Amino acid sequence: MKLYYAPEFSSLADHITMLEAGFKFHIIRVDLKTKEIEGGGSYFEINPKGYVPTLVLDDGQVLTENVAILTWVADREPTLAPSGDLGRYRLVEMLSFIATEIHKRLPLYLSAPEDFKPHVRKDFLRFIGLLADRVENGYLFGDTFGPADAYLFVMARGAAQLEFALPAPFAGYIARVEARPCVQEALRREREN
Ligand SMILES: N[C@@H](CCC(=O)N[C@@H](CS)C(=O)NCC(=O)O)C(=O)O
Repeated sequence: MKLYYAPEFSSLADHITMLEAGFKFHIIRVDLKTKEIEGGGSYFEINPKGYVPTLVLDDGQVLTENVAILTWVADREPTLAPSGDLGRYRLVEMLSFIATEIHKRLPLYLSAPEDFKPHVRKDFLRFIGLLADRVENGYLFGDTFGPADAYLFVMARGAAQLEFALPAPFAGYIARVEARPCVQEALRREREN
């Protein structure tokens, strides 16, 4: 398997989750500005959308979109999904919320004119704030870390780097997730690759 990534962008969530699942895979760096792949070639030939992540399976099938890749991993490593009858749907519900209401606002914020940035930041903080109670003492679905945590971690960490005033529980949450061995390993691999 090959995961196309850009260092510390949203593909980090997939990288972390695949390590947590114990998968064996290669990571291939994409330059998001030039759309060139490490070692040569146009990334558009792998993923015409031009953004990361992309997962290429061993049989050559191509899977894109964080929600799809993270759900695919959880389906193969059920200990990563929330338990209960609705567990899989709770995961998709959370991943969709993070993708559409939280993640999407970060590139919007970065490209927005100065007078519009406060509006985008306010909406970002409102939506991520809805998850603050859930992450206060553990992870999104209790004591067990999962794909939605990997995704939320990358978004919260990105917002903290932009100096957004995140609700208090997020400082502990970011530190808690970042301390996990697989997260340290993913960060090391992305920095060194
Ligand atoms: N809908 C996609 C969005 C992914 C996305 O926004 N990726 C960003 C990095 S976090 C990217 O590759 N941006 C490069 C670009 O838009 O040119 C998903 O959720 O997987």
